Amino acid sequence: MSSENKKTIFSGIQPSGRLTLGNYLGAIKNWIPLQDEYDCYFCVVDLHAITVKQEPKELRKNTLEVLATYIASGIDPKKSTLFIQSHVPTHVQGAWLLNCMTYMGELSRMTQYKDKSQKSGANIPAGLFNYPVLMASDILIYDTDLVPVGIDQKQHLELARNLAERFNNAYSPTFTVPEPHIVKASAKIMDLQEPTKKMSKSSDNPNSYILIMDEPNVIRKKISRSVTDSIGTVNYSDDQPGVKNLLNIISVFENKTTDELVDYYKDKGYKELKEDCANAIINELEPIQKRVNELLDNKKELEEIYKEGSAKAFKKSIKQVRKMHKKMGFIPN
Ligand code: ATP
Ligand code: LTN
Repeated sequence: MSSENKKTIFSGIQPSGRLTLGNYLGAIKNWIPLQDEYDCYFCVVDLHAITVKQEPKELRKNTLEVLATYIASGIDPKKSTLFIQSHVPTHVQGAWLLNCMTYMGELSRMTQYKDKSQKSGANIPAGLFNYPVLMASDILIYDTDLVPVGIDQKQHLELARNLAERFNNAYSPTFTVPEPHIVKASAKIMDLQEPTKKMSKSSDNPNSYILIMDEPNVIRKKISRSVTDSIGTVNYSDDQPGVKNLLNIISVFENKTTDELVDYYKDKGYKELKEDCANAIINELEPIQKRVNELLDNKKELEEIYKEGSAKAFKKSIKQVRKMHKKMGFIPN
């Protein structure tokens, strides 16, 4: 099928740190099988990352590492469009137009904003408040059908859907109303130290997350120290969030149901569960790490990929931005 007849997918990850197992399982891994059926746009959303303070040197490094991780994990630049958000100006253009149609009330209800603004002290950047509008622009300017993300992004996606409908009603049908694509088992990988919180790359405690680039011995150590409980038997239950998280991770990597796993671990202890979990993670991540390092050692290949990607992304998204401008009453140039 040519890309014109395929439905469109858009997703992105912020280079606000190094990627975690949560980003891999909740996002990237689910993107791989979608590439044949859909016209996919996978973006490194660097403009979103600066809604919290970034060190320029780290931002540069993380941006390329995120892109390299997409490719090393199996996103094929021949099938999908891979690019860096700041290279494609239509994202910001669309965001301004949508900002003027978004209500303060709906942005102030966003849980991510509430969480992150608490950490900003007295001076909360306006960008943090407007973050979901830029995300809506990312999605709508490609006339996206489907957005594969983890469950934490559902509320932001709801805003994108509302804005699509609001624009369509205010002017005339312009946008497809995008649907979320959330894979249940991996939708929320939990913090290893506080398993009722989501694993996050911006956590202050490195023992709370596994990085995609963590060395095998580090992965073993972090999993073996992960918080469980004093019950002592392996069950898939909200009363045992640490154990439940480990079971979810093994289940996705080994393609087994959590029921099958609970049965298998019935007479076994947490030590074995943790060892198996660490091995499952290492088996999958080791080849990815090797490829990420190769790509980062020779930046030429990455450069070709993101340049070609941003040209394709611009070509597609400018069409939708022009439509928006025209319908809103701007004079074409
Ligand atoms: P930050 O810590 O900087 O807020 P993050 O680690 O939450 O970032 P994002 O860049 O906001 O990561 O998210 C990228 C993608 O990874 C999104 O689709 C998000 O839903 C998914 N994701 C992030 N953390 C997890 C997690 N713990 N479990 C499942 N999916 C996750
Ligand atoms: N807010 C998202 C990252 C993101 C995104 C997007 C995801 C920015 N723009 C568009 C999907 C589609 C997050 O995961 N924190």
